[in-house]
Amino acid sequence: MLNIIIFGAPGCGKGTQSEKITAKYQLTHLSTGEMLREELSKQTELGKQVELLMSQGHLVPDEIVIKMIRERIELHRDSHGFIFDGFPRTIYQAEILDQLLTEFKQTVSLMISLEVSEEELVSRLILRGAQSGRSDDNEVTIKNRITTYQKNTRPVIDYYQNQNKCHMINGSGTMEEVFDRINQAIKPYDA
Ligand code: B4P
Repeated sequence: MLNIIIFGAPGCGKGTQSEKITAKYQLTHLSTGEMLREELSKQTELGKQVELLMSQGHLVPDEIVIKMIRERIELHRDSHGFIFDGFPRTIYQAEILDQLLTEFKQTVSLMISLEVSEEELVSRLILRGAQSGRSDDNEVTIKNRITTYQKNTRPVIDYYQNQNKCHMINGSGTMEEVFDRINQAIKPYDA
């Protein structure tokens, strides 16, 4: 099985590249951001609970995303592998993911961190906000999301570097150029 984490700041291209990776390697795509947005749009109890946090650019509580991920891994236990998009976002989530995968006799194969300058992140997200109307893609929330990323999420890189699983990839350029770089990193793991 090929289990890939796609990691990086908001707007780095995680969702975009995950779709390409999923199609090419036939993996199950698990995006915690998408799962949460679905709860929001259906206005479930959970959606109402996380609405304010997300609209302000904060992380939602670890327990919520961990429960969602656990359920999806169980549901797709026969899949070729997973792409974890936007998860883990804290060291605690990374530790739990290792435990969860161990339960299923699996492990993280590699982590890909897409590196993009802050200036480019902001302009991509403002453009997306204008086109899609996604409520957290406004200037104030984008700044908060980037700050949250630097403080709570970026340290997750060290966790995977210590396991020799972290691949830092230049996330600038066209979507195809970035995808080519990602494929080079995945190749040795795709036996
Ligand atoms: P996410 O949905 O993960 O949102 P994101 O970080 O903005 O990434 P996304 O995948 O959408 O965007 P992408 O970089 O592909 O999370 C949303 C919120 O949910 C979080 O703020 C948090 O509140 C909560 N949450 C999610 N997971 C959580 C967790 N594990 N723990 C706690 N809270 C959690 O793309 C951005 C834009 O760039 C797109 O418009 C795209 O078209 C464009 N783009 C991509 N590649 C490009 C390129 N090469 N060139 C130019 N533009 C490009």
